Amino acid sequence: MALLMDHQFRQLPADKQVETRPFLEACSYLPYFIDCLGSTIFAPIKAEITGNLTKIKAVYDTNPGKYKTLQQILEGEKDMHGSQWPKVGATLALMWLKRALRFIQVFLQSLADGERDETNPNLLRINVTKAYEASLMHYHGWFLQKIFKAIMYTAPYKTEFLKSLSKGREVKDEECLEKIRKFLINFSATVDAIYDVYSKMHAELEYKV
Ligand code: 0SG
Repeated sequence: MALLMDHQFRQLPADKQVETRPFLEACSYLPYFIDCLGSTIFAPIKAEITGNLTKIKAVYDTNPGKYKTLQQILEGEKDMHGSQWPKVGATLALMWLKRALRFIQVFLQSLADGERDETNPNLLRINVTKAYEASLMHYHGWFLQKIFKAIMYTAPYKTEFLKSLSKGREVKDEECLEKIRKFLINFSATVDAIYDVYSKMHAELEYKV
């Protein structure tokens, strides 16, 4: 868990605005987190997240003053793209990225809460399935849902995953889970705030891929 704790998300201010630059900086470590799953089969997921981040950063870099917060990016693009919006630019990239972040949030929360399959306590399937149902399943057609099921069976054992999060150090599972709980405080608040912006601005799209 050293991996995520070294790159914590920022505490949100009272107005719950998410500042773009520190958000992108914290997210840039998420692809390394996916490496902790241990198999190259997860490479497309890593590429997907990296692609979303690159797109958001490209828009931010055009005018960092104007796009100081994620909400300002949505507002700016809404003005700029008219009827094409929200299926465009950084608004679209962040719409998908936030679903990946929600997946990670629910997955880690489920681990931290000790949810497990009592007959196979070292498997992550129950946690991964819960995360998928809460974040992405609704937006995936039957093909991607089948891919998800196949990928789920390649997930590492829980002990291996926790060790990998601790950069290979031998730490007790409970010690690692306590760090996950700490990481989740700012991370969950950030993900929830992004969902609120999409809801408030009617920027969420329901189509399936
Ligand atoms: C431990 C096991 C973990 C299993 C996790 C399984 C997750 C499901 C597996 C599915 C594999 C995902 C493959 C990619 C699917 C993509 O088609 C979709 C839609 O992608 C968007 O499509 C792009 O993200 C957009 O990119 S943009 O930056 O340019 O805007 C855009 O291209 C859009 C097309 O839009 S359209 O033109 O149609 O309007 N992506 C996803 O479903 C996101 C998958 C993220 C998975 C995150 C899992 C995190 C795992 C962490 C585990 C610790």
